[in-house]
Amino acid sequence: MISLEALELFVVELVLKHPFRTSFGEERKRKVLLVKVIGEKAVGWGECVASSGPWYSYETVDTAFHVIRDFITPLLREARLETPRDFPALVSPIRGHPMAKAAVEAALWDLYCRIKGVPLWREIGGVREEVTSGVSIGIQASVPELLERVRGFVEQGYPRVKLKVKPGWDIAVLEAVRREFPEIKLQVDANCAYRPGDPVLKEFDRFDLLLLEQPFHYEDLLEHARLAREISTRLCLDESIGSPYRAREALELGACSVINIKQGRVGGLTAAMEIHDLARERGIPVWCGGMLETGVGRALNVALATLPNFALPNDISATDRYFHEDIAYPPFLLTPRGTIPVPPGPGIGVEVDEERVRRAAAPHLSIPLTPVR
Ligand code: OSB
Ligand code: MG
Repeated sequence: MISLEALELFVVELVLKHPFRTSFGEERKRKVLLVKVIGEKAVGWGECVASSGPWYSYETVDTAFHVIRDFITPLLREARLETPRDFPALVSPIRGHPMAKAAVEAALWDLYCRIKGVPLWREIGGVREEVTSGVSIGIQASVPELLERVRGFVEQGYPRVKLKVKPGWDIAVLEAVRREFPEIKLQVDANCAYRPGDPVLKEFDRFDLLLLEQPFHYEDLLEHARLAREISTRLCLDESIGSPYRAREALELGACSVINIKQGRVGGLTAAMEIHDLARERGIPVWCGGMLETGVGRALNVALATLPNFALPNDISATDRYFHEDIAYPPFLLTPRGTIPVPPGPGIGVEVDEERVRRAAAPHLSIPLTPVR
């Protein structure tokens, strides 16, 4: 049984090296909620992928803080968990709030593996010791600026580039990027910015893209299924896949031929593994998305992406692509093979610089998990 003494919440703010612009807005800083679970013999860390505002999802740092403090910790205090795999059932009375749940589950996985003395990736059945990297490039002020950014990343050795697109920042941009970089592995992400029937969507077929990610509204599986039949580019869903239920539905409907898995979006690592397996049974490849995580969340993503059906390059870049200074060490570095190696240590394999967390932290909360008598 996992015995728990306390759960601590920290909110830190890290300045991004470059503002990250998507079709739904711009992030200059990453406000991050970190969860620390304290056991008898070890501690575990998890990162919540919620942002400061409800743009990518309805969850925010503050809603996750609230849900963890007021609803998850009371359940955890009374729980008897054999493994973190028991956690989704424990929190199932709480509807929604996948990112809040996932953050606590992540910390439990780290703690559990550290107590066992095993690396997380081995515990979950990973099959590789390095994962293929990729870089996600936000919308830029101009096409020349974008070309400069792409060139920089290609020179650093990133084997795949993902471009954020939206109506008006799409075809001309792709023509320019393909002219300059005819060979690079390229894919696009619309973050729900298009309307069904937009003739531009068929144009994406001209650019030899690995995939087109989430063109339509996150609730609209039917229009994605229709588009999937009309274009030759592989259609990938991100925001639409909020749980294994949605994944099964999307696969049955033919709404995608690839899935972007983010453990935070789907409610945790256990649910992410379930979606991985569902897709694998149907011959549908998956890859690991990113949420501009610190080293804590990145380490979990790296472990997840070692599973066998992660068959496409992941949005897992080196630490220096995001932040000047991270809160976890050692930093993730890009190899000459365009991969990110899995850190060898137990749990998620990185250590948190708690001094730095406390320096960067605004509120800090410690909640005892020993039963109240
Ligand atoms: O849609 O994949 C997305 C970042 C924040 C919110 C949504 C998305 C993203 C990214 C970043 O694309 C990927 C990364 O972490 O490198
Ligand atoms: Mg996306």
